[in-house]
This record gives sequence, structure tokens and C-alpha cells, in this order.
Amino acid sequence: MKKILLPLALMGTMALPMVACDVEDPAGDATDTTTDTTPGETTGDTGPGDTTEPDKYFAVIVDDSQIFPTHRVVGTDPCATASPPLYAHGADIDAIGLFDADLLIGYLDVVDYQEGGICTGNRATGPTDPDQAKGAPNATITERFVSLGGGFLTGEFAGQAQIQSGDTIVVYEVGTKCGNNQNCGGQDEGYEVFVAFDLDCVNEANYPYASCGIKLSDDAEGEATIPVSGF
Ligand SMILES: [Ca+2]
Ligand SMILES: [Ca+2]
Repeated sequence: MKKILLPLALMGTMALPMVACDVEDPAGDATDTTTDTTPGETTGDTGPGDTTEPDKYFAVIVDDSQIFPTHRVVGTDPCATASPPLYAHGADIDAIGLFDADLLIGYLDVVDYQEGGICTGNRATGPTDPDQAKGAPNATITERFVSLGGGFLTGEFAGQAQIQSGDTIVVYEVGTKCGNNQNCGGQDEGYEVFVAFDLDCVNEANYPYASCGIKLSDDAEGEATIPVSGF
């Protein structure tokens, strides 16, 4: 019996200080401290602007969810402003370009999209193909654009180009102009512009995308040039 009890007693006395140490010293653990406070080591678990290392932005968002419900209201129905058979509800996005001064960096080549779902019935049969926002501006007043209708479009630029402070984003919204600076005689419509870390982040966030994006403009309309700043 003594041969069995002695090792158990030794184990007990050895284990107690180890338990006490773990309980008392979590804050002093060098690994935990580094993991919790080192800035910029992930892109998903911290919001923009809260680290000392620069956040990296690859996605742009155009969103008319706050504008479309009360835009150019005919009576109380925002959907009444779009005419059949086109039903181009809200901001009509032909293309988005990223520029460094006058130098084109790229147009969108990957997109995600959520139509607003505000207009129903045959009014919902509008231009809802987000691929129409890829590439260079090419729209006419009736085709080759996607309508937001109280929703949003997000995309990343060709070559996964990083959006840098000092760049310029040009949103080609079909209205008085369409395609690339051609007169089309339509109606400019409003939208907000954001930059965000990436598409995955945008799809996990809700307006105003505070967990992964920052707003560049809340009063853009028509074909608009948006300076990139604020980070
Ligand atoms: Ca429209
Ligand atoms: Ca287009």
C-alpha cells in the first residue's frame, strides 16, 4: 500500500503549483498578449481603422438601400419611377473603374449583388444580371447595366488590384450619361459608395458594412468620380 500511495502523493504536490500558476497568470502569458493585441494580423476579426497597421481594401460597394425607397417618389411608390418594359429600379450600374490619377488600374472582374427586393410582381423583372457591371463601360440607356433597386453591388477589380488612398473610383451609373461619357438623356439616380476588405467580408456584413468597410460618398449620382481617402 505504501508503494502505491507515495507516487500519488508526489503527483498531487507536483500538480498543485502548476494549476495555481495557470489560474493566476493568464494576463502575463506572452503568447496570449501578442495574439490579442497585435494589429493587422488578420483582416476579418477587426473593424477598419482600429489597428496601427493599414487596412487593405480590395472591394468597392455601391448601395442605394437608403436612397431608393424615397428617391423621386411618385406618390408613395418608389417603384413607379421605372417604366415598363425595362423596370430599371434605382441606380443603374454599367461599370466601375479604379484609377491612379488618369491611369486606369482596372474595371470590375468579380462581382456580387443583392437586388433590393422592394419592387414586386412584373416590376421585379428588371435588369438584375450583375455581370453587366463587369469590364469597361458599355451601356446604352436600355441595356448592359444592372439596377440596384434598393440593394447593393460589390466587386473586386481586375488583377485583384488593391484600392489605395489617393486613387479614384469612377462609377458609371446610367442616366444623363451612359457608356463612357456619352449623352443618353436619362435620369441620374443616387447611391452610396464604400470600400471594403473583400467580397466575403461584404457578404457577411449588413449596411453600413462597418465591420469591413468605410464610406467614401453618400451623395453620388449618375456618372461620378469618387476620390479614395480616409484610410
Ligand atoms: Ca434606374
Ligand atoms: Ca456594362
